[in-house]
Amino acid sequence: MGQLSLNEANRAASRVASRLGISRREFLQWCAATAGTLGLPVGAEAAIAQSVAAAKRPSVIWLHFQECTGCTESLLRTDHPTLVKLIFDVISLDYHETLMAAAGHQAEKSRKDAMAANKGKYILVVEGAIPVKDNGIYCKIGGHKAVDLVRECAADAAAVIAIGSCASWGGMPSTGPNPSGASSVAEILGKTVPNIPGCPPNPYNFLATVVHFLTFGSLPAVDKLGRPLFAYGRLIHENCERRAHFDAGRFAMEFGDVGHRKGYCLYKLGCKGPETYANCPAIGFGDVGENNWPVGCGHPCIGCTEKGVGFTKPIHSVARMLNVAPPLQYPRIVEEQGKGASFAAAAALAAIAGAAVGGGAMLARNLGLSHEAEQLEKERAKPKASEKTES
Ligand code: FSX
Ligand code: SF4
Ligand code: F3S
Repeated sequence: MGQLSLNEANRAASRVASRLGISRREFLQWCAATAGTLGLPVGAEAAIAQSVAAAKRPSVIWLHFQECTGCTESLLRTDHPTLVKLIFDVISLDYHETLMAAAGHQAEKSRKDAMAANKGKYILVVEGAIPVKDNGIYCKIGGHKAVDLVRECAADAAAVIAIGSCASWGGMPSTGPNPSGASSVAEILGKTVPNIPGCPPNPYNFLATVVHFLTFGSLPAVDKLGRPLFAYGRLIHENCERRAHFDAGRFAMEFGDVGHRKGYCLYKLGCKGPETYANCPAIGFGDVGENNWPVGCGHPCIGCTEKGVGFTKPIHSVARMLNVAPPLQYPRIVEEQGKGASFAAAAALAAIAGAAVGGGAMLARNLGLSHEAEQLEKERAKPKASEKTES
């Protein structure tokens, strides 16, 4: 899309704002936020305003399969009414089993009608995994197997988007032993589709993907797992507000302990932020302000956007460090919070490690914490007298 003049952008913004019953400022703020989420340069908000103002909204056909409907709920349950209004202004949701009034044959007809009226132009959104075991009989809608519905609806779609972890790689329904053969949209179609994983995913990531398609006529760049890079390009651990505590060796060791109450790092409680790619810390959930994301609320990230982590690894097992490791001068991570070490120990260790004085002091402090924590863990691991049994 070419460069728009300020006047054109302003006129487009005024048109949408009056349509939605919000102020022009609110609308422009949303355009700027979406441009920011997409990592677009300054000025792109004008192009976004223009595309959203365009009269014809793309028809969206939204299918539900093996899932909990959390993706849809997260899209609708924002506290900020503007987002919901915008969703329905940006897209024309022509078929959605949870939201449509029609039922039975009427519902089936509305899907067929929407597909015929928008052949080659509609966006197909798939929520939920698709079972393939026993010829796909474990999920049927209107008498059709999920696997057939995906193929039928994808055939004439301009774009297919898999929303949620279930549609992206199988998610929760595919957890071992995966009794129904729950599979992803990409596996069924045999081609890469943009995946917006998360259980549930962040609605902004979905909306920004659609807006990118409307504004530039193409879907955003994706990583090797099909996830848009603007949203899944960085590890959670790289953006986490508790990262300073991780680096300083301050960890919550148990839910409700002093470290937990002080907002220390949740690594020891199983936080998978170090091996999970997503923008949760940057954009939060539910439009209710800062820190509204799992770690912000005091629970370790379970890696819900990451195949092989979420719904696969035990929630409280310690994460694998990917490309972000504790700096070399720090000890391994078994620290107990709230303990200190002597300056003499710091100096000695700094000399041995050949580290800078600051790093050495930190190393020593953390080592002190580390040794005490190890001792505590050993004590905890010993069976209590009352638990010992006669062999
Ligand atoms: Fe639920 Fe969606 Fe999880 Fe799956 O989100 S929130 S089980 S990703 O498909 O409804
Ligand atoms: Fe944040 Fe988790 Fe990393 Fe700790 S381990 S800094 S809580 S992402
Ligand atoms: Fe999921 Fe972790 Fe974000 S659990 S919502 S990827 S913080």
